[in-house]
Amino acid sequence: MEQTVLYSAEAGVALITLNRPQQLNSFNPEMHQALMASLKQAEADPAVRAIVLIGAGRGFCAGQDLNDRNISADQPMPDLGESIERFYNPLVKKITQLNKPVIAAVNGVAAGAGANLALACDIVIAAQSASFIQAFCKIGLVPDSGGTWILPRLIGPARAKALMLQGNKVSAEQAADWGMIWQCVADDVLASEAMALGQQLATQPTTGLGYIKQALLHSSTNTLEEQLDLERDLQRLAGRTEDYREGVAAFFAKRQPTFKGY
Ligand code: T3D
Repeated sequence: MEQTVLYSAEAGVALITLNRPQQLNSFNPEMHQALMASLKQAEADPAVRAIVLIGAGRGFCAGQDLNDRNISADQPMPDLGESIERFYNPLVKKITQLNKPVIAAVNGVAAGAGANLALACDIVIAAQSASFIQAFCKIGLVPDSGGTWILPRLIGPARAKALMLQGNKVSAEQAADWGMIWQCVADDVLASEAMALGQQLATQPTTGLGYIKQALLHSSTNTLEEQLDLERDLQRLAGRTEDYREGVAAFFAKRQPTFKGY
């Protein structure tokens, strides 16, 4: 059977590779299930403290596999809402709520849900030859996987709306210039840079990083008052971690801290 997602873990980093290169790693149900299982595996493993998501071959992910949607006129139309509910929404929720940093290493084209999957990750690094396409409008669909929420918050409503109404291709360099992604790097160093970043993050106070993710996730919708309360609650929890104790001790000892992740 086709192994649609590859998983390995080393030096605190889980590497998750979307592995349907002939279809530019577009999603079929098997890949959805395998990706979710890999994310859950990384989440549950205390030795894993950062996750890198990359695509095999020349693409990152081309969104939904349209072979599964090539329906003849005499057949009933599929319920895409069900597909979103069952697969895409849980995926975006899992990545954004996961209490470990998730890095997208965008090695090639990221289109449709593939683009928004990348943008849902915490830090996005893209190869110079990569691109991002809100391809949905080209086939009569609506941007999903959180794109209509995330993209305007990253690049502003004017750019997000124009991209979503036209389906333009955005180069990795342009994406970095606009603040849509963290960094654009040379193609041949993408994987090593992403892994190095993952390894660096894996030495950090993981529980605290999870709280930072939580705070930022809620900041766009909370009122200032709600956000202040949330910061208070999360700071209370962070202040009870071993890593906080170690961070302060290391500061006064003028040495590098050794964080355990809890
Ligand atoms: O359905 C639901 O559950 C609702 C949820 C929807 C979420 C979505 O993601 S909807 C959007 C779906 N995605 C797209 O519309 C993107 C379609 N693909 C493209 O526009 C282009 O392929 C790309 C811009 C991504 C890349 O273009 P290019 O020129 O670099 O490559 P290509 O030649 O078009 O594609 C290479 C091969 O991959 C090709 O197969 P072939 O001819 O070599 O046998 C192409 O058919 C295949 N491929 C690319 N994208 C998909 C795909 N096959 C199936 N599904 C795809 N999405």
